[in-house]
Amino acid sequence: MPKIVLHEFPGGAGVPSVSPPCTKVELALRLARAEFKVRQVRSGAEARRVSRTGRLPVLEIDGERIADSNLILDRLETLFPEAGLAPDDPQQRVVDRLWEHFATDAIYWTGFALRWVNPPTREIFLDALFGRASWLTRRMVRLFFVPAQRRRAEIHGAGLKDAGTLLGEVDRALAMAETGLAGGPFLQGRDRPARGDLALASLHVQAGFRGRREPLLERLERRPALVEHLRRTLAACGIDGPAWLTPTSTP
Ligand SMILES: N[C@@H](CCC(=O)N[C@@H](CS)C(=O)NCC(=O)O)C(=O)O
Repeated sequence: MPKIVLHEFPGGAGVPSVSPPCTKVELALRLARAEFKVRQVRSGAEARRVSRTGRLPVLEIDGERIADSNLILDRLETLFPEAGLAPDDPQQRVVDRLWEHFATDAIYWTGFALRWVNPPTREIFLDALFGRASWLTRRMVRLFFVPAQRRRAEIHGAGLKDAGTLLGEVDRALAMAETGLAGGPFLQGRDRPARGDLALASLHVQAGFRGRREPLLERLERRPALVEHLRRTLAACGIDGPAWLTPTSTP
């Protein structure tokens, strides 16, 4: 077996990583029952040391480092063909990949802008992520990191949208996912998760990050099919998930 190390940002309280792409890769590794080690990366500077792109996740396979969650999953598909990361049917494979890109490369930015740019939702997130950090760290985050993240969000367009537009995008994405799940427990009526399911779950699991109530959590709770999809996807990966997902805490 190859020696596999996942370099990712930490998560907490049942969420593998605060980063959806890192979470997606961890879910894929777990779904594939791969043996791997996690190396938690705690700063942007550290991420730049480990990643050619400066971004995480990075998956190290026998010393070779691959950045970008989509490319990593391509490799995992080859390494673990029996894991079913991609559907066998070619038509389903295409649709599955579109779901993955929709979650990882499009709606990701809506969530990013809600976390880093839109003031009310940004404050909830910053409190969850840095609430317990030192005064100096929190100051540095606000002075340097938040503006840098805002610039990134603006380059991608999401940072220029107002709260109503962003939340409207979230609502439409959730409605699409609900429609996509109408035929069965996983996307396209499948009975096991594939890459698209992992990508959606890696976003939805971020709701209520570290026990905070935020708009995504309220919206998911109104859509039991999506909560059930998240629960089943995480269960297939051997993860219980955050407390709000446990049957007793779900209305
Ligand atoms: N498209 C990339 C996105 C990777 C990405 O943007 N990662 C963020 C975390 S979610 C990152 O590493 N940010 C580093 C930083 O902000 O310093 C993927 O799917 O892997």
